[in-house]
Amino acid sequence: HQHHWGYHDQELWLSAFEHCSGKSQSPINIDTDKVSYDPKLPPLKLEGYDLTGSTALTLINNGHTLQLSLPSSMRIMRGFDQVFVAAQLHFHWGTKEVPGSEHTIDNVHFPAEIHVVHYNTKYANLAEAARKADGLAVLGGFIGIGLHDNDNYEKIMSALSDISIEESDTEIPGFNVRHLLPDSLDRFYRYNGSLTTPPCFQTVSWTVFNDSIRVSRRQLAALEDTLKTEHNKLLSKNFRAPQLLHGRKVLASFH
Ligand code: 3J4
Ligand code: ZN
Repeated sequence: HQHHWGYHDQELWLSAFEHCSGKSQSPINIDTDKVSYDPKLPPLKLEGYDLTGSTALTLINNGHTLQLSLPSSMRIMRGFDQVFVAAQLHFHWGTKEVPGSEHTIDNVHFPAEIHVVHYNTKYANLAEAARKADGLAVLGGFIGIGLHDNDNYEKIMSALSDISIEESDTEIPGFNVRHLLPDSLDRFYRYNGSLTTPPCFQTVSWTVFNDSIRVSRRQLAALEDTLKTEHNKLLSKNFRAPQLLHGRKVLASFH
């Protein structure tokens, strides 16, 4: 039973999807005064992220987000007890007036957020792993506004006009996906949470980078203004409100 859901009526998620009212939901506000520095958090090691010259990647407007399919050659080799392979990355954003990151830092939203979704290689695929307690590892990066175009993001942003209609897709050449993430991956927050969309399974080990990514105002505007969802409405403000911690700890890899 595939239920329709949207961002305008997030309280309806609670009645339609049982996991969405759980006590380990995402996103969260990261209160920097309350995080615990953990010197034992291992640094991340990403492998196979450079897809330059390899096969084309499919970029899709699925009506909820802008999503890029990723090959399982992309892996998180360190940072967790098990190996996680990439499945897809996608974005959350707002409007010119409303910043649309999902996580917040000290109750402040960034303009947008990137999520790189990985699943545990002990499971057969993303759909199976998404239901398992140790199934998913998502890397989250805040996207802010800088003075210059970000050439790495331009590979995605310049293709948006080809997929403005819901459920349309296009192919883009392989590129170095590492360059969509912050320069430094050393400073991050880690906590246990959920998918931020229905069915809200509480199966995600979240890594949210402290350092933000910069794109130009023009590039952010392309993300905010180009894609359409059902009834030809603008696809924007596709972020879930921060959820209660219910006693969860947020670890930090840095002081
Ligand atoms: C699964 C479900 C469909 O959420 S986020 O927390 O990174 N914002 O696992 C798959 C499907 O099999 O039924 O939405 O979630 C996806 S998902 O893991 O790729 N997913 C998590 C889509 C939104 C993303
Ligand atoms: Zn997401």
